[in-house]
Amino acid sequence: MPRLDALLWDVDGTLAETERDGHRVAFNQAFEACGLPWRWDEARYGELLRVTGGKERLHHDIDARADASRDPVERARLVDELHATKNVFYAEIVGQGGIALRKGVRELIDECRDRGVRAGIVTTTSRSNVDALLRAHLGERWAGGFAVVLCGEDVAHKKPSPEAYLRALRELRIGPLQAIAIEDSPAGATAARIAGVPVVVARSAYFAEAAVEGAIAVGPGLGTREGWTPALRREPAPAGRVRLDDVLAWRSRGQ
Ligand code: XBP
Ligand code: MG
Repeated sequence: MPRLDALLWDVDGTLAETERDGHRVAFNQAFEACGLPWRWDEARYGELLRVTGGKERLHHDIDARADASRDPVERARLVDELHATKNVFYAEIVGQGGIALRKGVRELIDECRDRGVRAGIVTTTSRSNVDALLRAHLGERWAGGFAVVLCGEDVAHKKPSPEAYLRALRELRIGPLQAIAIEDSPAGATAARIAGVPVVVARSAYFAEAAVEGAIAVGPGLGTREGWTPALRREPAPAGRVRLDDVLAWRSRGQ
């Protein structure tokens, strides 16, 4: 088993529960700001999350609306306007510290840094959204702590395509087994798996029940060592957070 070189972090749902109270709220604010009566409630947004990428999600929803323009050029213009407006509102929400990092995330990032394991971001969200979230929690120089930051704009195909993971491996100059991905969703897990990167799934609110295949571990979040499959040893502290050694143990068992 090669030495672990990098932990590759997904953003939405994994670093923070950004979807229900962040992106969804901001999409609704954008609809309102653009004079549209459309709103996405929590349940509808959960369905729409099957479509990765905010613009792609808008297109998917608008395609099914009878009250939307039939003209593809006009639709694309509207999607661009709504998405840009949504991202401004999203930056306001997270910039005010409105969405916390998930439990155990900051600690695992710090532990990796202290033990010489690099950190990377591999996400389908826009770069401005990653910047807004991490600036609020890690400070304006947050990017210095990450060896690679790959966002939605950097790829032609978003997750579940493996493109972002393959590119991260290339930029880090490592093989897939020198990395571990942390994801929250089936699409994210699939992207990592197709790239050959072992993946730990820390389920988020919207994917609490979703079927996930091929992960080296699946559990309720990095803040607890309880409730994971495979189960973690009951020491050092059963109630404590997931540690790098736990992730390494899953990796040894999973290969
Ligand atoms: C989640 C996504 C994103 C966000 C919205 O990305 O699919 O589209 O929902 O962000 P990940 P944008 O879990 O890979 O971080 O509007 O910027 O796309
Ligand atoms: Mg995610």
